[in-house]
Amino acid sequence: MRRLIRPALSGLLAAAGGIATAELVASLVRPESSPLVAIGGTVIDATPTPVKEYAVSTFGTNDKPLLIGTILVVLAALAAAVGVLAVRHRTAALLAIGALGLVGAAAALARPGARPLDALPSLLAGAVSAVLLAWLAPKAVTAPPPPSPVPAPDSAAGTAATKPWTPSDPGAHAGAATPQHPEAATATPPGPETTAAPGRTGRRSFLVAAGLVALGTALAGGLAAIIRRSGAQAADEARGAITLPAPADPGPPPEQTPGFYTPNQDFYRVDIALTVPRIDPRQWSLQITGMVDRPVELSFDDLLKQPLIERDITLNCVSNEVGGPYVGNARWLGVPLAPLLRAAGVQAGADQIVARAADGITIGTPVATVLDGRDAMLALGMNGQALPLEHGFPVRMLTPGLYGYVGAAKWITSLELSTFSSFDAYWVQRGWAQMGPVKTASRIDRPKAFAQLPAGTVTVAGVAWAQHRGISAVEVQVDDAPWQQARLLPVPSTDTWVQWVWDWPATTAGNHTLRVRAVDSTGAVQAEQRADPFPDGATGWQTLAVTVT
Ligand SMILES: Nc1nc2c(c(=O)[nH]1)N[C@H]1C(S)=C(S)[C@@H](COP(=O)(O)O)O[C@H]1N2
Ligand SMILES: [Mo]
Repeated sequence: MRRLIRPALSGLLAAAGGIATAELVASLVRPESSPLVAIGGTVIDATPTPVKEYAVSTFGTNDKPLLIGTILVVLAALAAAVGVLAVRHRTAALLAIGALGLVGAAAALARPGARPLDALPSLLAGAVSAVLLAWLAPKAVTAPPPPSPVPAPDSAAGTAATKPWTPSDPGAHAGAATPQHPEAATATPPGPETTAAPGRTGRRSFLVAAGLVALGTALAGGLAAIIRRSGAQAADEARGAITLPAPADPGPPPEQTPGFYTPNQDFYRVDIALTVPRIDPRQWSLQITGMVDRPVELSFDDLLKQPLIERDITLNCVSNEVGGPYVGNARWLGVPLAPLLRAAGVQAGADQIVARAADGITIGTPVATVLDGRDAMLALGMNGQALPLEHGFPVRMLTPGLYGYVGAAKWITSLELSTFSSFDAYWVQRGWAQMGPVKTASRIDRPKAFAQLPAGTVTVAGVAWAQHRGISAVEVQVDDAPWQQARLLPVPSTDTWVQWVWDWPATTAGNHTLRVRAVDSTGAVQAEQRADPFPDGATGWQTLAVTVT
């Protein structure tokens, strides 16, 4: 077993050196061309929906670092195995590494929007790893067993293992030669001191080589990180340089209640992008194509010149569990989408807008919904700033009343007028519903589950949403007592969540259950039946346990 440590280590180091090189080159080409990102993206796209659901619900926003970490662990295991393989089967090991490089290159080329150059980092990773392994592996071969006065029959087996390397490597050769040297073998008594000499030389040359590779890896990796950060900074600067025009149609005076707006840095983030797309707004344009009479192409400046609207809109994710965090409310600034579509001339029969985005996703939004008078927009601003990079800079779609996966494409590059019968968007291909109107939902934000509450008046509060229908009532139930009406705070429109408050006279000590449900403006009570988010959104009344002391 111990004899395998250095070969395994040489495999690991060779792979690390190759990957660091790839990251460095990818940071110069474009971040999406990194083999880790390309393979990660391929894994995300190929992961069956239930597994993805499980990952998102269990690991939340950590799912992406976790995915990259898992890929690294798998690669490390493969690399160690290849290092061990190299001891006896040098060619096979080098071919295996080359094959891994090709897998990365294929993944990078198969990503949506890939360019030929995207294969380069993976190919280099394979080539550099192979060269490093060819250099390290001979040095990694363990020194032969202690010389014995009588040549042991298994010493032949011991040298056999080193054989493929002896011609090319002096260190391994010296080690292999020693026991065959009759004088050395007979003149020196066997013991740790004497056997250490050749082993130590071999070990030293391995350690030096390993150290060099580790150092090079760290340098390349560090440099890649620095370049990447400066690239992100450049995108941030381009974003910072933008002055958003004042809205032609301003929103109502902002609501004053704390918590009504979700600050940008707290706004949930859900997307398939392993690296946040960095788009230079000056290079960006939006195509409106497909089933339209007059296809158009709009630059970022073209959009800034349009009359802008400012609206408070709540956005939520279809993957949100009952009581979950994937919902936020912001003040958005954007170009109304309906007039742009009318100007392009939507043809009869076109019922789906297929948005394409820089991360390769497609999002299908019903034409009828966008044209029915609601404030569907191409958003450029969020809470008084240009869109944050994570939330779709420079331009995203927003459709009040629809879950994000069918109405809120980030980093958009084109809108193609199409039909639902001819094209399934990304999540629909994975089994999610074609139509995603938001379901009425309510959430208790305080007290927290399992809170210990001193007896007296307890403020129970939270949010409820049914975007574009609006919330007409929120009710709270303690244990099996009758439902109580919560007080609703004012809202600017039906497109936002509603904050609600109810003062609970919590006089009876002991364990209690709190339950909430909302009623939308059509009079429909939020569905009680528990349902998972897949395929069209969770239902059920949130329930939590607290203790009055
Ligand atoms: N380009 C792109 N847009 C996207 C997604 C994505 O993966 N890629 N995810 C969608 C989903 S599922 C949701 S819920 C919202 C989330 O938007 P946010 O991250 O700004 O909160 O973006 C939508 N738009
Ligand atoms: Mo979502």
